[in-house]
Amino acid sequence: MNTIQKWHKQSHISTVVLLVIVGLALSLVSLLLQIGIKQTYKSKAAAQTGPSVNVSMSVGDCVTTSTNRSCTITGNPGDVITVKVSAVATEKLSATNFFFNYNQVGINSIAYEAVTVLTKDTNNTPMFTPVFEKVRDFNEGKLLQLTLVSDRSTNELSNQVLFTLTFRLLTADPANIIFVSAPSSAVGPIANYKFALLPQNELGTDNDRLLKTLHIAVNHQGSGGNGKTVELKTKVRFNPFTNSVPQACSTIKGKVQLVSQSTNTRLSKSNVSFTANTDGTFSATTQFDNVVAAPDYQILIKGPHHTQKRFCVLNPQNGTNGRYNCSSGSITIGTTTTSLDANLSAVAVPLGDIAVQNGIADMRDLLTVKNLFYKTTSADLTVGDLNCDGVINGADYSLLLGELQKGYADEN
Ligand SMILES: [Ca+2]
Ligand SMILES: [Ca+2]
Repeated sequence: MNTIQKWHKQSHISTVVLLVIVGLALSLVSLLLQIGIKQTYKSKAAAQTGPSVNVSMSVGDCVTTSTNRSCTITGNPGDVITVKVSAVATEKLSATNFFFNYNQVGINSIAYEAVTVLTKDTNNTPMFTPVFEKVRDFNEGKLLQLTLVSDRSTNELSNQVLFTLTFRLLTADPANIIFVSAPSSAVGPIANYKFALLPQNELGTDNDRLLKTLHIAVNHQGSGGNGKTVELKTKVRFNPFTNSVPQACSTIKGKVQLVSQSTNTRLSKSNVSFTANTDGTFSATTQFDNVVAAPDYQILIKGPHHTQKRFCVLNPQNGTNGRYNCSSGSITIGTTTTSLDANLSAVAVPLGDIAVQNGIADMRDLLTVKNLFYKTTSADLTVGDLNCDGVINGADYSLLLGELQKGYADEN
């Protein structure tokens, strides 16, 4: 064996040894990785069985449950309602970041006012402080984000926080308040501790995006009060009717509101019957209870396919630009007023908001009409036949498109 052959042989042996070492190393790495992955799985599984928070909501003595989803309370516009929220954890809590959705049912029916922490120490000092409180528009309603933090040392922390949320009733419409568990969170003093949020009175299957929610329905009913009864007669023009209204639409359903900003009054009547007159206008008589005297009332009218229109006087006229818009009411209801006669028909209530109405006139309304083309059930015609000629087609679509281009939205 010459030097070169020897070298080749040694080199071959070295290669084999090297491969064995590399192979062993790879197996070791793979084993370590597997152990690592197993450990990851283990820690994930541990997190799933970790600490949890039971969250429940109530109004007065009423706590919603999976079968009792509604708390009926009595109140009038201007009244304050108090919703109690209880979060009880299996471990100590340092902070909670909770989300509440409200006004999904009645747009602008209630307004958030304040949070009050009820969990206190022996010195009667609240254990948690609100550090972030924000209301934003969400999902055609409002979203309240509320962050409560406890600055106590670990052994002084509490494993529960009770607090109240106060809301002011703005209208006589029903309202709902929902605890939105999905984005809500809670933390404790131990790092990486993830609390599972468990609503205690959650609804059953819900096909909207707000799974695991709590509902409190506030059905406020007139309960006497200081006000009196006022009969409001209105004559209204609903687009597109200009001179005569087909028989099928001789009665349509709309909404009438009486609003006074100075007295924080908002009286609302839905499902009001408007009856067609021979000149293409509609008339309705609406009775409002608990009306307080004020000099700044305004009337809001919304039709079945229409955006809401505000009227600040009893006999409004279009301006030279062909439009009528106003911001502050000047209709007086005095202490002796028992009826008002409003001829609003010089100004048309524009088309725009198709059922299910959400206060906004946009592409979704246009799509609703388009998707109903040539459908013939009376339910479909009620939604999509805007000119009431018995067919849903391009004529209805064009009418709506023409009004949408003017950029109307509900005037509130
Ligand atoms: Ca709409
Ligand atoms: Ca039609």
